[in-house]
Amino acid sequence: EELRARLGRVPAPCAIDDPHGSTPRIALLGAPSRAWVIGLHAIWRAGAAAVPLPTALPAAALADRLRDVAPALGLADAAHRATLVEALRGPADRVIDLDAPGDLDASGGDDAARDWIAGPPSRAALLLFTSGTTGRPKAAVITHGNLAAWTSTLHRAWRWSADDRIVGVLPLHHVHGLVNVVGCALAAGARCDLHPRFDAEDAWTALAASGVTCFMAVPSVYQRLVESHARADAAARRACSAAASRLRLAVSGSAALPDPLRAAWRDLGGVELLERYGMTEIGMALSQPYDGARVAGTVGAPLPGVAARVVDAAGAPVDVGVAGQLEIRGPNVFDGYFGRADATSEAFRDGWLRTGDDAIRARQADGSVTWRLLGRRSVDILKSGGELVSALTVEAVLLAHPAIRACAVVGAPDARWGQRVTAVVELRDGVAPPDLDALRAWSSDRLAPWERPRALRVVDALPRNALGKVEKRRVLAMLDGA
Ligand code: MLC
Ligand code: AMP
Repeated sequence: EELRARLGRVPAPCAIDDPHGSTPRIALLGAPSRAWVIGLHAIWRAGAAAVPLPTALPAAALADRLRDVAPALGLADAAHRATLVEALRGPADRVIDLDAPGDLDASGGDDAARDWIAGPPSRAALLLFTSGTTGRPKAAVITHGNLAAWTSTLHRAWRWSADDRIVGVLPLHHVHGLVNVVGCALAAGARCDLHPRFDAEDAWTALAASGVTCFMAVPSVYQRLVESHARADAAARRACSAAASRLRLAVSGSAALPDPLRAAWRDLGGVELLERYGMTEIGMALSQPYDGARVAGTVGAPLPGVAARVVDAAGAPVDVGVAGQLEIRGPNVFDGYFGRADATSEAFRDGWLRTGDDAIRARQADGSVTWRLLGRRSVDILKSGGELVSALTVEAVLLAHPAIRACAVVGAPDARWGQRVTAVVELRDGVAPPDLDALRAWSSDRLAPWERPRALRVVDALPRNALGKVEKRRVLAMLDGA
C-alpha cells in the first residue's frame, strides 16, 4: 500500500520508448533476505516491475545502468541505502527501507512468501541486467508470464513439492538464485533458507540441517564446497558427505561444469549433479534428466514447453552431429531489452532467440539425443564464477589508465572461476608497468569485483590483423603458449 501511494506521488518517469515504458520501475538493492523477497512482492502488488541490482557494484556503475531504466523509486536494506540513493541521483526519500526480518517459509503459512506470481502475464515483472557484446549492460524484460512458464516447467522437470527445502547461497539479481532457487521454492509452497552471501563452511552447516532436499549453484560454488570438504577434519567431512548424500537434487548451471568437479561431488556424497543450461533472456532451456543417465559434458535435452534448435550461419537447422548456434523459442523467452529495440531485434531470428552459444547434438546408444554446449560464439563475453563479463566494458575502463596504451581482455581457463579475466596490455612509452593489485584497486569504483582483472600481462605489441584490429584468439593462444 505504501509503495502504491508513493508511486502515485512521484513525478511521472521520463518517457521511455519501450512497450513496457508505462509500467513503473522500482530498483531493489540488498543482500538476499526475507525482507528482499517481500520487497519484490510489494513491487509486483503495486503494479510495478522490479529492477534487482548486484550489491557489489559501485554506485557510479549502478547509476550508469539505471540511466536508461529510470526507476521511480528504490527499495534497499540498511547496508545499501546510501549506495542506492547515490545511484538514483534523486532525493534520499526516493529510497524506502527494506525491513522484514525472519525466515522465508511458504510451507509455514507465510502469505507474503507464498504468493509468487502477482501480476498479469503480459506485464513486466523483472528488469534483469545482462552484459552484451556492445559493452553497455542491457536490461532484459521478464514478464509475469515468463516467470509462470519458468517455474511451472522446473516444477515438473525437477519434481518440486511443498515438502522441499532448499539452501539459497546465490545472489538474487540473477535468474539462477532468484527464480530457480527462491521462485521455484515459493511457488511450490516449499521452504528456502536464504544466506546473505556464500560462505562454504556456512553452506555445509545449512545443508546438514534436517529436511534439506535441494541445492543449486554455479560450478565455482561447488568447487569451493569440495575444497572446504577436503580441508575439514574427518568428523566434519563425514557430516558434509552425509548432508550431500541426503539431497534428492543438486543442480549445477550458469557455466560449464568441469568433469573433475562433477566427479569430486559424486565421490564426496554419492549424488550425481544435474547439469542444466539457461540464460537471463530465456530462463532454463535444457536440462539433464531427473531420472535416467546424466551424461558428463552434456546438458541433456530441451525442458517441457521449450523449443530448441541448432542452426548454421544462414539460420537453417542442422542435423544431429553438426555444430551450430543454439536458438530457443517458447513462452520462456523474454520480451526484449528495455528501451533497446535495436538490440532486441538483433537478438531474434524468425521468432527464435539467438543465444550466442554454439551447441551440437549427439545420439546416444539408447536412441535419445543429448545436447552439448561448445562455448560462446563471441570471445568478448566471458563467464567468471557464473557472472557474465563483457570484455569491452573492462577494456573501456582500462584504456583510461594513464599507463595503458592498448589492451585486450580475454578469459583464460581457470579452475576456480571457470574463466579468469585477463588483461593483456601495451604500455605507453617510458611508464612503469602497473601492478595487478594496484590496477584492481584503481578500477574498483567503475567495475564490479568479477570484472576487475585477475591476471595482467604486459606485451610489446598485441597481435593485430592487417586492418590493425586486435585478434583476441591469437591473444588467447599467446597466453596458452606462456
Ligand atoms: C567475487 N569475486 C569474484 C567473483 N565473485 N571474482 C571473479 N569472479 C566472480 N564471480 C571476487 C571478490 O570480490 C573478492 O575480490 C574475491 O573474488 C574473493 O571473494 P570471495 O569472497 O572468495 O568470493 P565470493 O564473494 O564468495 O563470490 C564467489 C561466488 C560469486 C562464486 C559465490 O561470484 C557468486 O555468487 N557467483 C554466482 C553468480 C550467479 O548467480 N550467476 C548466475 C547468472 S544467471 P577481492 O578483490 O576482495 O579479492 C545465468 C543463467 C543460468 O547464468 O543459466 O543460470
Ligand atoms: P547469463 O547471461 O548470465 O544469464 O548467462 C547465460 C550464459 O551462461 C549462457 O549463454 C551460457 O554461455 C552460459 N551457461 C549457462 N549454463 C551453462 C552450462 N550448463 N554450461 C555452459 N554454459 C552455460
